[in-house]
Amino acid sequence: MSSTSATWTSFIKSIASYNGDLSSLTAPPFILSPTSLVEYPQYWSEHVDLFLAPNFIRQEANDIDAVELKHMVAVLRWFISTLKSQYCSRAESLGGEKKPLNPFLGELFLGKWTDQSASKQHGDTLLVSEQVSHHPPITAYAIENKTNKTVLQGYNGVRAFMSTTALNVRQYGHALLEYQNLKETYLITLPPLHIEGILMAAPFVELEQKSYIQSSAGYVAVIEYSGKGYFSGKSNSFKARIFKDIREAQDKTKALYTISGQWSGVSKISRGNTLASDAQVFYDANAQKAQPLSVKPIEEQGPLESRRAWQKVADAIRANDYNLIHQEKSIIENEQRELRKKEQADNTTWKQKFFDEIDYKSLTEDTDETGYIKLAKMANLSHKNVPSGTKQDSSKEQGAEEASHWRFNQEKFDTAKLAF
Ligand code: HCR
Repeated sequence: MSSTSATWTSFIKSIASYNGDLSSLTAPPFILSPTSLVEYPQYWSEHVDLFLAPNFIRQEANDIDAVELKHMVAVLRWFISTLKSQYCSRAESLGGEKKPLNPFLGELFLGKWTDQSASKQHGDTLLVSEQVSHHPPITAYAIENKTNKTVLQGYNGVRAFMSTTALNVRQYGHALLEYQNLKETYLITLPPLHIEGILMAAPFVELEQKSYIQSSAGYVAVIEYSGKGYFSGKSNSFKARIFKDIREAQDKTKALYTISGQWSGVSKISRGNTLASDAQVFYDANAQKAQPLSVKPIEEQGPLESRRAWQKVADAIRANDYNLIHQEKSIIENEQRELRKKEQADNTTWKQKFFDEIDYKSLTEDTDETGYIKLAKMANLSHKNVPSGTKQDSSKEQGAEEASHWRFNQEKFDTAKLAF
């Protein structure tokens, strides 16, 4: 047995009974990614044109559909376009899923997508991502396009448990997408997933079960995921249905649209509950090039900015230098320990820069400015501390504790006048 496969075998043994927040999972160096998890929110907007598309949809005289339904179809297309970057990009670029760097409290990732539209109607789109909690690890983010008054904000954390062959991951959190000019907001839940191929040392992500997109106009999209074999015999398959509202969603035959295919490949759309033989292409993930965001050169970044803070660790990972990885990681971890000790001694706590933790116990539908409570109710989704997408009537939500949620503080962000 080579030393690599011996290390992998002992890693598998160590995660066999794993059940936790993943930050404590010690993976062998060759499975480490040089990228911090705080960078992942960039995957939400690598197709900026689709992100902004609803702003440019108009009601036409001969339209069968209400404009809000056309918006929902466009939001769903954008959402499907994010999945390849979110869940396949490491497997594609690094030859397999990797364990991202575990962000430290206060770590920041900033970047922007410059307007590349022919019409120049897009304007720039900014990303701010911040590690708002270390235990449990939570990343909050906002993606803002001021020209089109479009903001996506959200946060996520993960918990994982090992089954016989796969690492099962449950996401906590959600995203809220607001088109201020259209006066529409969308609540987006995050799908459960599992990591397959661990036993073969070739990990890859499969999405499973369902996620939801609830529009403030009532329309709801229910997206079901499956791996090889279930819907189409292909990996990364999904079937999404759009309904007039959550009540209609109880009956699949009431679907206004059905979209089916691979989120990492081609999907098609038809009206109604089944995909017609002449269904139109909905999205082709391989035909649409992702637009990477631009990030300031490392020398110009601040000390809390991810690529600058992790630079030496990332270089050591790229160089496969196991001792150096350990050495450089320990420097960051010790600094963090010292900071926490000092805060304790001074009786202070870390102040997040751009996000606030909001206690939802004290909010009602009327006082919640984001519209989250209303949207969760419309979709019959729990707003407690349960995996994203948990239904209100599910057994998991009974007895679950109330959750606080992380929200973007626009004022703090504007006042900071960051240079991107
Ligand atoms: C589970 C995961 C860390 C979390 C990553 C999340 C859920 C983070 C939020 C993004 O919006 C979407 C996303 C995509 C990733 O697929 C998911 C990661 C996949 C693997 C990684 C584990 C911590 C790695 C475990 C180590 C493996 C390779 C054995």
